[in-house]
Amino acid sequence: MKHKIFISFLLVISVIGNAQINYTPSPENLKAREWFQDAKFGLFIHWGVYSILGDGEWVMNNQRIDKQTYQKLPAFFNPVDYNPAEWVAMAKAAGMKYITITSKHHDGFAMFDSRLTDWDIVDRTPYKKDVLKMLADECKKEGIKLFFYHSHLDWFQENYYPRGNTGQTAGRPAGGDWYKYLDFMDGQLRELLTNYGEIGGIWFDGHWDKKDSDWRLDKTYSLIHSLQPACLIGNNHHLAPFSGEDFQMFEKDLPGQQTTGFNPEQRVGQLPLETCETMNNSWGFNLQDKNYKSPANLIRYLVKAAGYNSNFLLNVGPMPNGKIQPEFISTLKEVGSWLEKNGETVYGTRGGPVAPKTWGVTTQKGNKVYVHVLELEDMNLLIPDFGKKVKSITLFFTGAKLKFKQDAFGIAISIPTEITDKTDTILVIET
Ligand code: FHN
Repeated sequence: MKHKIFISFLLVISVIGNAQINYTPSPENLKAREWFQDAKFGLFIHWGVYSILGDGEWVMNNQRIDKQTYQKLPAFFNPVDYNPAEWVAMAKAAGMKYITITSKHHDGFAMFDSRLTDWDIVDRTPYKKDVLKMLADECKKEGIKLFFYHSHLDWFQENYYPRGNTGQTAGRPAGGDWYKYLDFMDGQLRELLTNYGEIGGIWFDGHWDKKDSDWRLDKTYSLIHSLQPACLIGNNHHLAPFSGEDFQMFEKDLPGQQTTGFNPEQRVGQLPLETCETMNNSWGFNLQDKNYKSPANLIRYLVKAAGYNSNFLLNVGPMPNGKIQPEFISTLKEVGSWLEKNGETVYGTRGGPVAPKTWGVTTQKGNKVYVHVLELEDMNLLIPDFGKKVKSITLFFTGAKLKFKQDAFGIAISIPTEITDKTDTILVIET
């Protein structure tokens, strides 16, 4: 008897852990993963009817707004100043290679024209246009890949039942058919992967609301990979990657770091990595949130992520009129001009042969190792030996040759003070 229970327990674990059983990524998918890792930098966009209240994307739950009342919001959502060409141009000027936008966040509101519900932007707002379609067309025109952030968690659908840790105050009647909810979700994913051209990936979130439930991920992941084999699936479940996933994200943390408390069980897997972060402290538009991160701080974050072999997905929460607030635009412009000059040391690289240190990180590409000195303790830097004979070390900005000594202890480099840069002093080691 004990033996049978143990076997069935193992079976459950294997199903939960192994979402798309025996998943073998297609050649297109592996190629897309390479592209993703070369791209390094993307724009995250949290936009929805919640933007009207200017109190972030969790306002329905945080202000305990019930479903009835929340349904008044779409009538006020009329983003007449929305111009996807501006958003895409802003992303490109910032040096970003892809955009990940909320197709549906936890409030369940579809920012696209869904045939499966009228709880969407075309049926419920005076704007009546499919903002995702407009963005998809612009991205295609400008060579920017488009990803969709699609929430597993849904505070609106009544079949999202049994309820999870959140959405208790939405005023939905008790009862509902969970598998009908999953059918509905898969149906909307089919729409997103059929009507918007090539989609770079799906960014799932909200699994943590009911992490022990049967999310039937095998079916969902198989559906996505059958519709678009190159589509990269990521799931922000804060656990080790499930099979069927193609990249792993870390929220407000570099891979393996645990500063936010989101990720106690998270393990860094073998998949391409991505760290997502806000420009202030909010994902959705927040009127009062002025905790803006400086351009230098964000450049260093992007560089650190690259040193951890990870992408950096930086977020904006557009305003309800469709405009991006000026503080974000000016900061992104500065990040873009830095990348214009120093992009070679980030794009197309992988994490360097020397693990991240307190003084900085390394990235590598071909026979070049880029040493990003972010915190200069003193003018003599000792880099641990990484098994390659160093031919030369130069300053990336000027190409000036630097004196160095290589022995069993490593590579000792003396850095003249006048050449240092407070944002990132980049040295190039050629082997
Ligand atoms: O609840 C969401 C939150 O609204 C936001 O989307 C972030 C983005 O990574 N993820 C969840 C919080 O972990």
